[in-house]
Amino acid sequence: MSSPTFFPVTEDVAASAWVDEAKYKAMYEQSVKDPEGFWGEHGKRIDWFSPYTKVKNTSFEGDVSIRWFEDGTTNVSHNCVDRHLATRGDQTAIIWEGDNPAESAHITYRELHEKVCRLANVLKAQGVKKGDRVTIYLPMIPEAAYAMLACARVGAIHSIVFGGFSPDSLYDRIVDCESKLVITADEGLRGGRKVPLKANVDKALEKAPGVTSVIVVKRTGGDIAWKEGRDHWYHEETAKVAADNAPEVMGAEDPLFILYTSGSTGKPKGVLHTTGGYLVYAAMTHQYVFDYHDGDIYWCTADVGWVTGHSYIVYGPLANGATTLMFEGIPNYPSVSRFWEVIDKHKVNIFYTAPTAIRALMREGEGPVKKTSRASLRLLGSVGEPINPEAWLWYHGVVGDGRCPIVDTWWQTETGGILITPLPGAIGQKPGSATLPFFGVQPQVVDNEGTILEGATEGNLCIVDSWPGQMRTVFGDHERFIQTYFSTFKGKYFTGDGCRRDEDGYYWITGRVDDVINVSGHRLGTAEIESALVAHPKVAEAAVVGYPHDLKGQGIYAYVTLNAGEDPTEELRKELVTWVRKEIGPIATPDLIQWAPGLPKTRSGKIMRRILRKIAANEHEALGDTSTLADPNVVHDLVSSRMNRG
Ligand code: 6R9
Repeated sequence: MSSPTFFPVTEDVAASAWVDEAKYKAMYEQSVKDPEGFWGEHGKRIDWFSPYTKVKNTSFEGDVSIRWFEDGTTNVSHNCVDRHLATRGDQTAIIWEGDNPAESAHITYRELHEKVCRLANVLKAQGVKKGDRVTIYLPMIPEAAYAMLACARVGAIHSIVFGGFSPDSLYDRIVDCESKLVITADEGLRGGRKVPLKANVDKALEKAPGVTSVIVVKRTGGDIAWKEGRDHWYHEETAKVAADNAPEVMGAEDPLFILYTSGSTGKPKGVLHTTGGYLVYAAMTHQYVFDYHDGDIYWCTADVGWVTGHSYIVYGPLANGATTLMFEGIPNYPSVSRFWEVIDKHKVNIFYTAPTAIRALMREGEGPVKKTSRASLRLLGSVGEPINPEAWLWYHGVVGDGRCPIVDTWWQTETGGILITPLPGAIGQKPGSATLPFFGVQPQVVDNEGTILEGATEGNLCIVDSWPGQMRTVFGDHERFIQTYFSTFKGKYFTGDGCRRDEDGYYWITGRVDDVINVSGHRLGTAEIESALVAHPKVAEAAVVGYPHDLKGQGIYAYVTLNAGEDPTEELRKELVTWVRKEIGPIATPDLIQWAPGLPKTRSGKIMRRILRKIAANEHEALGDTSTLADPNVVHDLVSSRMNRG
């Protein structure tokens, strides 16, 4: 029997959801025909200190300028915290679930207010002013949310660096945005293992004298080094200051945060998001996509080090006055039932995770899922990479007991919020398809020459007009912003993703068409990994590609050419793997390293990655046009050694 390929919206879901099919169609149509009117209305969902009179002022041409609600003033921390105090001060804002199942906490909106105000006052006491950058390098503890909101409160721009990044990666990100202050913890705790966060900060700061203060949260109480004058305990400093703080008045276009993300070339870029449009978009998508209603318990399993954690653990849910669950641990600790146990423990209604986690848990069979109830679940979400239909069907049938719609949400760090997704009450689902655009989003499929493709087709995914959550620039490098996103297809935002559109207008994201790879939902630039490899004294040249990987979606495949006279030993292979982990972080660990006496190049010296991708994927028969190769023997050698490895 073949698997079902269409899951229509059920009547009960449609009846209780914010929008049904007819309403989606009407709202979508208004949103693209009259963006001013549509967003002018929906912009009011947040509090403004002084209201905007201009709604949209955007251009994808020339210098590219994106401004939303530009003359309004507001503050994100006020919207996520203060404005809820009157109506829901005693409601839980954050449920924190520790790595250890015996540890959890409930933080009310009133408590959140005090925590955020105190930290805001500490930041001010340390000399942080509006527009200054603050780097946050924290584990998944409530202090991460306090830190984000405290920065927003005083008008500082936060830059969160994922705790899995190495001291070198942290250093690059601190220096690029010239942070003066870093907020970290003594150690993180994941799956029972300690992560030496403070030690990593110490190492990063050896070369970054611009950082004058480090605020340290005591998480494990482990031994750490201390630099008098620079390092301060979070608990001591927050106890010294007042429990109240007036939020800074921010322009809608004042920056809120920088988040570094990998692209196809060069070092990671600082994606810059601003205040008003970002918050309106994060909050609105959170409400409609997850069909969030007052009282729901909502859980997104991402880390705040990624954009999903920014928009859908902290900003979107808190702007909506939701109860958001923050999980410190990992899916398989202490057992592979952990996710489902947490769902039962906290009666989670809405659950949002990544395909890589679903695939890993699927491998463990139904048993660990079925021994839990999950009766509280109403809706499931997926993000980070294409979800294969097999994993979708398992998520739907086993985790959701066939009851819960799945929202497969396609978006990017750059987009600030979800762009293509089902709305649970309006759009029937096809496993593997992100389905249709959210309000205000106009996707377009073009071929490599930029010709617009209509109807059922396949090509490069572009977005033709702005939406409020869109990034505004690359921090410190507007030219790179224009080059990266608006020059491939003039006048359009190019996503870097390929897609197929079917006869029903549904979008199926097929993955990156550039040199970005997606490993377990984490974005990595092949160029970054290559430059880490060639930094090793024995390596002459390296080319990195993604290849299909059962659990991770894509694995990292590195072709390495050694310097003359170096022996390609098993020991050196291991050394290179460790080297890359140290240079970038464990998420960039190469899965396979193949010794390559030569790399396939064009006569002008360009590495032909297309061929390397095929060899890595074991698709030796489909290498395509090899006529431009400078030396065809190179390919022959690589294929035979790949085949020998199986
Ligand atoms: C939110 C986030 C963005 C890239 C994006 C695409 C892939 C994300 C997806 C998806 C297919 C989905 N991606 N969600 N592909 N279906 N539902 O993940 O941001 O880390 O910047 O990655 O992830 O390739 O271009 P980010």
